[in-house]
Amino acid sequence: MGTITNHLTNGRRAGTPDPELREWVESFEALVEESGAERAAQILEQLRAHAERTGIRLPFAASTPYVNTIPYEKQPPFPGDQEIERRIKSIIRWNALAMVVRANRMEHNIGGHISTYASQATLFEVGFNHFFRAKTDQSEGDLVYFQGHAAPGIYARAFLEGRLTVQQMENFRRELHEGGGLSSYPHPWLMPDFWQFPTVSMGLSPILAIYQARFNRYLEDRGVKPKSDAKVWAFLGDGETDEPEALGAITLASREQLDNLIFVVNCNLQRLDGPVRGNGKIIQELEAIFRGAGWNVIKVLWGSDWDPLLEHDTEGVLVQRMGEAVDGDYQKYVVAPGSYTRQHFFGTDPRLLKMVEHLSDDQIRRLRLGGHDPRKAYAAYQAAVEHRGSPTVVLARTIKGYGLGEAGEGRNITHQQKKLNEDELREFRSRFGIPIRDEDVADAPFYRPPENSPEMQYLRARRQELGGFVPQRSVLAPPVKADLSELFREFEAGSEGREVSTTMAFVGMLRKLMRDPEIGKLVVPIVPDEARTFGMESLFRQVGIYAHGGQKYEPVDVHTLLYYKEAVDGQILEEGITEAGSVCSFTAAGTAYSTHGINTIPFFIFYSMFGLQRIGDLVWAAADMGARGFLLGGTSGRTTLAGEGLQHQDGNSHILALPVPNLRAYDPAYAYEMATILEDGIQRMYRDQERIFYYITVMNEPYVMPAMPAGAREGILRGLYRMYPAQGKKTKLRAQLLGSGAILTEALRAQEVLAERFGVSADVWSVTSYKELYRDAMEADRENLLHTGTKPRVPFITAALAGAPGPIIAASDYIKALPLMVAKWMPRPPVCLGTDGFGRSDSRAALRRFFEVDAPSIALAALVELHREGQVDAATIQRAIKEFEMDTAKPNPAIS
Ligand SMILES: Cc1ncc(C[n+]2csc(CCOP(=O)(O)OP(=O)(O)O)c2C)c(N)n1
Ligand SMILES: [Mg+2]
Repeated sequence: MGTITNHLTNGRRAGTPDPELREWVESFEALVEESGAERAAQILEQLRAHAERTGIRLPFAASTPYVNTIPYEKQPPFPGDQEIERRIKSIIRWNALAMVVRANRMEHNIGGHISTYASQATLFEVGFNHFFRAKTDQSEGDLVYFQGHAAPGIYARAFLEGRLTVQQMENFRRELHEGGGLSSYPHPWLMPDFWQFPTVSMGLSPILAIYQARFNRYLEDRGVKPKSDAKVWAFLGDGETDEPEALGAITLASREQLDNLIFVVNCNLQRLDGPVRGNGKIIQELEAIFRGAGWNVIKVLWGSDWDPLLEHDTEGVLVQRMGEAVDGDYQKYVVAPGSYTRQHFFGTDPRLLKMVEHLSDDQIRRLRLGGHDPRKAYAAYQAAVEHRGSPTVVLARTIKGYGLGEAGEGRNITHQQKKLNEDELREFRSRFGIPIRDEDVADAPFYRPPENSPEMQYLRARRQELGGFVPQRSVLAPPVKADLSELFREFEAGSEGREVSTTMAFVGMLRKLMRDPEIGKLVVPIVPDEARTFGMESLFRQVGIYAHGGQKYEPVDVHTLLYYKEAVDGQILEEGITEAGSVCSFTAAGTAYSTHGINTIPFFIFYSMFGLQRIGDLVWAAADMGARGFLLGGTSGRTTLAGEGLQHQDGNSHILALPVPNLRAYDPAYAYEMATILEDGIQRMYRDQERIFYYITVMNEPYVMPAMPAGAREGILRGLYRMYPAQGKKTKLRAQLLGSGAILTEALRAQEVLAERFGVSADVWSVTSYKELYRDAMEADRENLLHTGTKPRVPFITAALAGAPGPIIAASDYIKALPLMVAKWMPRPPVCLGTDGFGRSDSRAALRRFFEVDAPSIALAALVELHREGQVDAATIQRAIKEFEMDTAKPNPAIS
């Protein structure tokens, strides 16, 4: 059976000696000829079903024979000038190599990669010359995720295109050098006119690309952008596919029938340390996975040199041998002389040896692989762009370090190779025919052919034909005009005695925003199967859940008001249980201002513990891309999410938000704080077009929302304001209680206890953002350091707390390091209360007592500080401990 399939896959007549089989094959081929391939496939399928019914079990095969998916007969003619394209590619190869070699001469060990691009060059160049369309006034353009480590090749092409200067090329990986340099890898943050997608943290680019392709569809289905045939291309390494994110979302792509998505996996069979699957076959493994997931799989294994050999493989022995050899063998054949391959690969069968007897050892060694053959790559890409109904993956076999010869081609050390000696450079130059003289070659000079040379003219003409240069990043979205202050006004009034949570308040704001005539349609709510947790189910009915094919069933709850409504133009992205996928949607929506010129505003709401901690690297990538929007950490707080316990309760995320430079992080306690932050955030991101995004924690604890105190706005946004000053006549004993998020209510209770039972007048401050306070203070410190002699800038927190008397107690539902990081700029060292340690399942009250952040713990801390200052006697402390029922012998929650 395998042999038959092999023959058919290769599309040639079988000369099998088995007469019965031969008869079957011949009648099958007659069928193909008379009725066409589709009908023949149908009949085979029915035969298979018939066999199953009669109890004949056919072995399941998810992979096909180890040959090209597109047989020679089906290969379209190559539309380009292959010779000129080869010369252009050779020059780019040289410049890519030169930039790495030179960078490492100028700066020892600055790094860079030669061998990844060396294996990718043909796969990229066929794309550049024939497929990748740039964004123009008329067309949307393709989005290309370039394999990060191949960046030198992309720079080298841009240099030929006249988009990068020699100086920039010389400063590869020396971005801080005079005149600027080129970043090591694709980083939109650092090269905002050039790179669109950061791809270097392996595994992120495939999942980002999938959700990007789906988001493009979403915008079309909702009528936010016109339909287009633009593609999303993602170039990956074969080693990269071991990252769980890389393959984790591939079923989404097929389920959503994303035929606007093309993966190209550069299967050089090697990763950094050695072979990807030395004892197996990565391509077969990937084929099975993608086929199983419903993708269109195109294998590009063998170059044109192999076509005549396969043509003569009438008995299928070559195809069989191709299937037997493991990747470790294939890597060896790259490095070993042709005689070795003759002996070990072809030598297993006299018929194989005969097949190659007309070839010299050198010719055997040079039999080109599919991924290095433009005709094969073109055929695969053409089939991929024409394919309908599912995404396509091209699995292209290449050689890592192609062309490096002794310096690394196919060797295990090749990934790290960045220095070539003079002989190696000369050899590379000669192999690719670069017109650089012998006496110059040691300097590895960049080479650019004259403007009027056929190469340059061809290169320009091709890119012109395809709409311009790729990659290119631009910002086309006009700023939004909306004045949202009226829209949010109602939340400033408070809840008038009603108990609500900040999550409920947020959902109310979101609902209003979605009704706004200008902003409404731009809002993209994203939930990872958590809408009910956050009380957002009312939105299901209001705006619908996005479903490309619409709702094909009657939902069980159709008779209820808030039924589960799916619709083609649904606005909610209900992603299912995938925070990683959801943040990819967030990123696609948050960067649509650049990719599509549309200001979509994503609101991604998730369990805060499963946010930054779990998907931190994707958030980092979103930051690099300048993604805009709101990340909402729901059910946040270590003691506020009662009952859920250790894995769920979040006392960390505000610390994890700290290192992301353009992420603003807020922990609001009240609806008016939330409203102020949202309104300001939308204006800063979408009107002022700042490259920032937001992390806001929301809680599920209901309490009465007070009205916004006058003059609070600035403090809310900058991180702290006096929310509730000490009431009545001030006593001698004073204290300052800083509370944030849900713990603000505990601070307010502590204020009461202190006043009523201990005669202490305490002010309560709401800290909405320790990160903002920290950022501002650090900035002031830096300015003062660099500009001594001028009037020093006073940090906001210092100015705000100046003149606030008494000890400072700072309590939050996060670890103590959060307030501690701004301690230096407070008028006196604070006592920090927080929730270091593993969470527990219990009630809020029990948890707050356990973590020592409840009202009595705050009050006690204030009293102890006053005692230290000699203002309160020891007996009072003893009384407090007794009255508060403090267990002073209880274990430390931080480590228990
Ligand atoms: C998440 C992550 N882990 C590790 C690395 C380091 N790294 C860079 S390239 C590489 C090997 C790449 O192999 P492959 O994906 O096969 O690409 P190739 O260079 O062979 O085309 C590794 C481990 C990284 N960039 N990202
Ligand atoms: Mg690889």
